[in-house]
Amino acid sequence: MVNNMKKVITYGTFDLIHYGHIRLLERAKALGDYLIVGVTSDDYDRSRGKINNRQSFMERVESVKATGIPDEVIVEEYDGQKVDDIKHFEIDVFAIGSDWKGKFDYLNQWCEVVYLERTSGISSSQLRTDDNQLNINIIGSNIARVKFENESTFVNGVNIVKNDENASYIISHPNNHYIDICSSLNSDKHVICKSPLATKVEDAERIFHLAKSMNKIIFDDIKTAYSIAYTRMLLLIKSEQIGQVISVDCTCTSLNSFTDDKNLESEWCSMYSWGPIALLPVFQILGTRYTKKQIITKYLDKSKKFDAFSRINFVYKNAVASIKVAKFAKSEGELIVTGTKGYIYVPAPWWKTDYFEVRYENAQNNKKFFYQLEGEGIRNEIVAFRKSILTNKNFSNVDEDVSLAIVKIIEDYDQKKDLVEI
Ligand code: C2G
Repeated sequence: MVNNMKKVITYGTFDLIHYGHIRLLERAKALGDYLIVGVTSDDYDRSRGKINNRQSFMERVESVKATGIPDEVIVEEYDGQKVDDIKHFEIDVFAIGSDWKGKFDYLNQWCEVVYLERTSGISSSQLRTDDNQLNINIIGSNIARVKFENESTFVNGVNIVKNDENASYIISHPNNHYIDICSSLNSDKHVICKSPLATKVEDAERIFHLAKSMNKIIFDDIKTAYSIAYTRMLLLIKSEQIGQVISVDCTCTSLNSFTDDKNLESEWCSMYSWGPIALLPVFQILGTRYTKKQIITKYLDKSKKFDAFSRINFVYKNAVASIKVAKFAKSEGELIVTGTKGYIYVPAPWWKTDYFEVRYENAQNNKKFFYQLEGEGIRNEIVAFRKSILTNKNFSNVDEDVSLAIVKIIEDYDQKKDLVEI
């Protein structure tokens, strides 16, 4: 590179690269002698609300390189990076499409800012939505309905409909899940169902079998599994940052206002509401092969169906776990993972957190992690569901064996197996 070269920089996501992008890159290049293109990382895009890029970061980088236009491709990872890059690379011209007009005027103090006319009639969003729309019909009513409806508006190409659906979101009472799921699968619909998928292991197994034979996607809906902080925490544990895991302890509670027995019939008891969420880290961290368990329950009703509070203790070969769930008792909703070298602390409410800490004996080594959480993980889950349907590959973050292990606990709770009443 010659020193008196005029250097130009531009940034973008470049998802499903198209004619508009290429024209932009060509004109940017023509503004100088050397063009640097900053391609946004997936994390950065997520933090600025772009959650459903169709291509991975590497695919986007490769297609920008393949145009042959840029001289150099870099990653754009954080707010404020543009100033850093302009200084570091000694940039003369910052170029960007006219949809950003005015937004980058502040860069004028370091270089020339040029807004290039956006090519009309083409965009990545249009390319993303032109193919298969995902029309979801919601079956059952529950507070989850409103959240799901709101969150789906953040995902391109997903519509909530009353008929002509190609997928069902099932939020009926767990006792109806089996029938509702089977009827959706049998009428050729993909299914996402609020966990637990069923109340009997046999039924859950049949559901997975049916989904496979119908070539349909089935998602066990637990939004926490799609929170970035939670998934990063699992990776940290896998990489043995806290050594061997000895204990997983977590609590999920919410106080409810209903009390009369009539209402209880249609309500989800503490175990149905919170069990799947609280069991998720236990089964994802320690696996599903515990050697012993004990359920300890305090019932609310005389018919002993609705637990006000339950605790489950698990014994594994080399570890233990304990969960507490309640709709009629209140406690600290935290998650603690004890390891031989240190522990992970996720503050309440851990199931919708954006923050956790890795703590050690020597507090100076402690590390704090923060990942912006948009929409409690639901929109990421809808993106994964849509991607699974479009690619016919399962991108669920909840494996089949975890779903089955959750249903097994629900079944044992219902059958009062390994259960002690207090
Ligand atoms: N573009 C264009 N014509 C189109 C579509 C896009 O000229 N029909 C331009 C955009 O204006 C932008 C570039 O192509 O300059 C990349 O567009 P996107 O992939 O949509 O990326 P964007 O979100 O604009 O990223 O912080 C700024 C971002 O990095 C810019």
